[in-house]
Amino acid sequence: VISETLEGRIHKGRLLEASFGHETTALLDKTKHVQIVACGTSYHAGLVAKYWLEEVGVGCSVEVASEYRYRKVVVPEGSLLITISQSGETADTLAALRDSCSKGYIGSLTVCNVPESSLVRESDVCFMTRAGTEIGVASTKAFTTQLVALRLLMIALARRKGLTPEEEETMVNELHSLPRQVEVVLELADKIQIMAEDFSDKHNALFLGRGAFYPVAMEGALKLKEISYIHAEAYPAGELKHGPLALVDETMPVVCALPDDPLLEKVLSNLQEVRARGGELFLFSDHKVNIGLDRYQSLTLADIYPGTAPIVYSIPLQLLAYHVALLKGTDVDQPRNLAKSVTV
Ligand code: F1P
Repeated sequence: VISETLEGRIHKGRLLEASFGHETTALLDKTKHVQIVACGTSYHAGLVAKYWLEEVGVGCSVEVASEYRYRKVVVPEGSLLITISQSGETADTLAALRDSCSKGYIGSLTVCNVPESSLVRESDVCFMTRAGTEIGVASTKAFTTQLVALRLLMIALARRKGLTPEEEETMVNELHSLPRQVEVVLELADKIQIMAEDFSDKHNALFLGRGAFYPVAMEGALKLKEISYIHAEAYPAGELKHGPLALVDETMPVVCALPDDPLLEKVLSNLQEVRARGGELFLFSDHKVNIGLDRYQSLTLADIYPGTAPIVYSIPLQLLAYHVALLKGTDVDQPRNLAKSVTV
């Protein structure tokens, strides 16, 4: 079976669904609910998409494939199964897709980076991320391109919920300006390298986030774990007081992305709690944000749009992990114990 390949082409503030193909548009027309299944970094991309889809009124569940495949899931009517995978060969994700045939989905769509992979062959339709070959084991450009693909799918589903042309134009233009937004971040590379020096003697790190920036924090923590071997955990910032705060003292670096969004005040108050316990703060913030805390290190990003902010803020976190790993002398491309494709 060759899947139908859809492409997310945009032109003059519109998503061109003509490039999707009939099978895809028919599937999206029938979609009332989305179930995302993936592993590792791809799972984090799915979690970001959940926040995006819910914003436009599309229900979405996200689960790691290694758990999902063994559960007796109740599939809501009109559910589309979306698998996400860099390699397209991850055993648990593939098993989840194969089992889904008996579970009543309207169809399956994969967001994948490898055209000749099993997931692409076996899904009804596929959205190729075209990230090029991921050289390192730890997914980086696969993650950002997965997010772009998921954002485009969100726009297509939002259209079916009554997205106005003006709203669509805003979303599309945000995506269109991603290269420029990413350049803003890449200009910070030298400063991130200096920031990384404070991590090279650390054994633990905490990443905090709220809303779509919680999965961004999860991905930042995973990158640090994978390539620098520093134990890192991510928490929704509001959960801090329900346990993790006990870990915070002057030896605990706390990393947080601070976009200028409606949850900002809440996150700042969580960070205040960290400072009160002596935790060291490493922040990536929007230039409009008034941080107002006593001691922290911060790098500011300008002209980042809200819709694409989770994509853009992921990059300084990837760069931080990269520079910490370089300082620690680990192999950033081939971390110990990890495989590029987890096929068993
Ligand atoms: C999933 C994944 C990657 C991770 C590593 C092991 O792979 O967990 O996120 O970086 O390569 O596998 P995939 O399904 O996205 O190929």
